[in-house]
Amino acid sequence: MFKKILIANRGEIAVRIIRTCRRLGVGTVAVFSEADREALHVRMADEAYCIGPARADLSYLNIPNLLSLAQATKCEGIHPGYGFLSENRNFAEITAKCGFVFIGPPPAAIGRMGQKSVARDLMQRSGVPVMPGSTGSLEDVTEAARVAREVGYPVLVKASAGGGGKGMRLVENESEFESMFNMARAEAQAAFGDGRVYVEKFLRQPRHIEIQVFGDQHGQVIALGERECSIQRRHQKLIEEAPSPVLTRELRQQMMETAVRAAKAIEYRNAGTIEFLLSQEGKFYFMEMNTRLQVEHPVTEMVYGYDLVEQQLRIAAGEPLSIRQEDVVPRGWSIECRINAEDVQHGFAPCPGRIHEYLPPGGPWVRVDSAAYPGYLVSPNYDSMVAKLIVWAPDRLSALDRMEAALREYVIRGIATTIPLHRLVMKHPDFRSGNFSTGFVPQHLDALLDALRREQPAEAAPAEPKAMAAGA
Ligand code: MV4
Repeated sequence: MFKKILIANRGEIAVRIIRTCRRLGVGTVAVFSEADREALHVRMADEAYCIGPARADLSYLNIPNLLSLAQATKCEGIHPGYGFLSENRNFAEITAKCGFVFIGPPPAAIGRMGQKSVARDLMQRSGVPVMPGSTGSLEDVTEAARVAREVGYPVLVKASAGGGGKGMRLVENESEFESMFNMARAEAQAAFGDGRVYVEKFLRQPRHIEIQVFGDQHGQVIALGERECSIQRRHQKLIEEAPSPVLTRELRQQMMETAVRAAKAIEYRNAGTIEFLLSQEGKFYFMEMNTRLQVEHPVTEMVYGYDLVEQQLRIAAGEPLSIRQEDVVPRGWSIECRINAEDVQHGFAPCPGRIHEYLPPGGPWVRVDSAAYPGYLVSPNYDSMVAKLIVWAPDRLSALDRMEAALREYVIRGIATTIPLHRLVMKHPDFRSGNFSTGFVPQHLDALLDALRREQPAEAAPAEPKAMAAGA
């Protein structure tokens, strides 16, 4: 096992990684920007160093600073967390060239899966079902229109360098194709400096179900079940759960076998997630592969009983996987709510600020992964997620009730959060029934916001603590 690693991240995921390192006796080096001097990961790590100003491109994304620090502090490995440099092929490569272990997949795997059209072709060739569509990326609009007509409208034009919904265009019929194709290309070029796009048949109201995989350095690959991630808004997940309420044991088995086959075909190593679209008819299709530890990994930990960060460290240190596929059995139900510093009534606008009062929930099977504390300042420079609330229960409805109670107990004052919205979703009949799709949030958001307004009339601006009047 590693003696010491550098954690190239901040917030709850840096804290999460430090916790496992501490338990395993792995030393930790935290990095922080000038905006994060007071951050929890800085306090919790064995050592912490400032690597630059608040702007992420000058600090958390500053590769020379990170590598110099890893060297100066004698670290053996670098854990990238999620976001930031976690899916940067160049960073993984240069980390290894400098003599450190990148605690993640091989650079080539990051590169291939980062090109969505390449990933799609590779998966198709490995026998993984993909939505009907193009092979490779498309240059010529006439050729692209031919593919679209062949697979049948509606189609999606997707940016090859994209992912997570960026640079995507829905085309309902042939008359719109040329302009939509050109818009998608221009948007992809502007956003990623890469205008390549591909075409897929559009699947209406799918569910987003992803399979967690791990590959070790000895060629073993296992799957740790699925996560249901259909509750999203504008490609941002709000709620995740494991297992999925719709998967039968047979379908789970099939999706896991498919994911393992896919990961083996690309010689995948370490933690990865294969995202599938599941149709109303129960057919699944490869969508994308995420080559990192994901935000929602705790629901898998709760249901399967493994510490995924520990698995990442052991694999990166060269140990063979100790989990055997036949021992992988889901137990009970887990749900995660992402608590964001956002004003849902104003289009989920980020609302950074100071948390004046902070009382996290507790009790059996309630877990809070967060870097927040009383007096913590949510910075406008980074992601608005302030906490993940995760619960476990023996069955789904008990888990929803436990989550609702924990959300009610959770006090965060000084900033607006998504807690009240999550409480309403936990009580929503369509969510409780388990019969929902990626259309859930778009379909129900207006009604949910109306209900929120009735519940807390114009409590929108949380009061600053008033200075006491002289003599009072
Ligand atoms: C799709 C799709 C329907 N058909 N591809 C959204 C983000 C990116 N990862 C791919 N996405 C989609 N791809 C085909 N062929 C629908 C979506 C999609 C979606 C997927 C998962 C979760 C939420 C979503 C919301 C809108 C669209």
